[in-house]
Amino acid sequence: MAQSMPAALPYDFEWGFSTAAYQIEGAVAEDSRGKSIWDTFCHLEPSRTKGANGDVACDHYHRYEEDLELLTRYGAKAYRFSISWSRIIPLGGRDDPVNPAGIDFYSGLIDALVQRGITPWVTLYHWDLPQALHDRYGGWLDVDESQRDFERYARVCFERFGDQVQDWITLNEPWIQSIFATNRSCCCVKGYATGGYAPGRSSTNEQCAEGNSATEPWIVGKAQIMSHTRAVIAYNQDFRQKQKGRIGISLNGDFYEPWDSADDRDHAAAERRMEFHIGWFANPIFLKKDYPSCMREQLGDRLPEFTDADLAMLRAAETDFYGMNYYTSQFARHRDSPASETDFVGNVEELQLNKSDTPVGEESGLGWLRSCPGLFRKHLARVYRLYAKPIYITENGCPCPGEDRMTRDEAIDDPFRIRYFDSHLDAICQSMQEDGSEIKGYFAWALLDNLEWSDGYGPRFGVTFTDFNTLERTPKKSALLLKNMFAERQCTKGAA
Ligand code: PNW
Repeated sequence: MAQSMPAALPYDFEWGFSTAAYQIEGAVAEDSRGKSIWDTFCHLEPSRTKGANGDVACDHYHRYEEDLELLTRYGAKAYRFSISWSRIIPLGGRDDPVNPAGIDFYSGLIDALVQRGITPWVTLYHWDLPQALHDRYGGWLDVDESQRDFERYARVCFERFGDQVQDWITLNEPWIQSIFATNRSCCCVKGYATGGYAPGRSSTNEQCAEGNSATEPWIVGKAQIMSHTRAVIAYNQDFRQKQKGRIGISLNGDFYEPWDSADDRDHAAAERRMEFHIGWFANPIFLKKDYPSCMREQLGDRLPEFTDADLAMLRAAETDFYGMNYYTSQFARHRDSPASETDFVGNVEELQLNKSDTPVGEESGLGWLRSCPGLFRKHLARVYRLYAKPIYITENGCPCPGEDRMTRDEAIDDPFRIRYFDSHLDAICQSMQEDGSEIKGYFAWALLDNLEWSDGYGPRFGVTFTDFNTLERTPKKSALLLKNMFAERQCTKGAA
């Protein structure tokens, strides 16, 4: 707890809760919304999402007033949500029509937030690419087409919502979009490397008929880097002066410690793993230069080049902040054998126990997620040192151990989550006070239990319990406590 320390967070520290369109909205066929790659992916047979889909999800589309009432009750100052591209432009492309009903829905949501005094934080893309763009040219696999279509979509959002929205996030976790869709289970990596996420392309996952995990993640990654870049340039050229907002990107990435702290090769492995996770996007976007050299060395010409024109665009795009999605940390152990063609982690083994069998952190309700607040502090310091931009934590949270099997009354008592938040907020304060990091905001993931992508409706990340039969919402204890956790760490206006 932070009582002994002077208030660490400035009075204008932004905090609130986070969600994403496909995970909560439902109403997938209403008001002329076009399909996204997640609609298609969730309806594949046999199911790749544990039988779950976002057809109804939390029905937020119809119940958003109720959800904003929760935000007010919880004392949130800000709310991060994402816009469904195919509600705004059902076919997605730059020459395709804008859907007035989609504009109306988000205008209504934004107005309602502003009336409540809650600052809207808008993510333009949280993995739900319009299916029509995937069908037309392969979506993110076409670097040139996709960045032009994304720019147009971003411009429509700036134009229509920018009078009330000053905080923009272009893309959520391009790493997951690239890898999980192609390999394991995240977006660059989950969508095109492991095939675990939409569009579900992979050459290493036997459930996938199409894909090339050796090349596609890296192409999709470049398409997203250039899309972000174009949106930032468009904002800076045509909207910033009038709208006076800020624009950033949310990158995920764990912190890695060496598996054997006495082995230099494991130190190098840990650093390399983080370069493959974060540097992949952060080098071009924040340092305006090529991918990390360890990626070039391992991937050779499978990693797309930046042309002179691309580099000029990277240099022209000034991104205001680093959005950090942080959940957990791991140990990295070097491998002696050469990297396989489909490796996307920098040829390291990822482990939750180190050489002396010490766990990296306490187990949560999900296998990949252990609570590691001490390493979160190191992560914040590393990211700030390398990229030197103000950091907003745009996601942080966990399911409690056993929560997926609990009744509502059991689940709303969530001491594990309370400790997780409390210890991670301490890490933020220490990083600011002792390490000099500039951290300006925090969003807990998530406002509601929701569709956890390929894990379906099992893992519950919400601070609000959602009954997926009745859609009734019930606040968990953590939801009501966060306000106090911030109050006790935050200065009052005029104090500092
Ligand atoms: C993030 N992993 O994704 C997303 O931005 C959210 O939409 C999601 O609900 C949340 O984290 C919780 O998972 C991740 O397997 C998904 O390492 C999976 C992983 C990491 C992040």
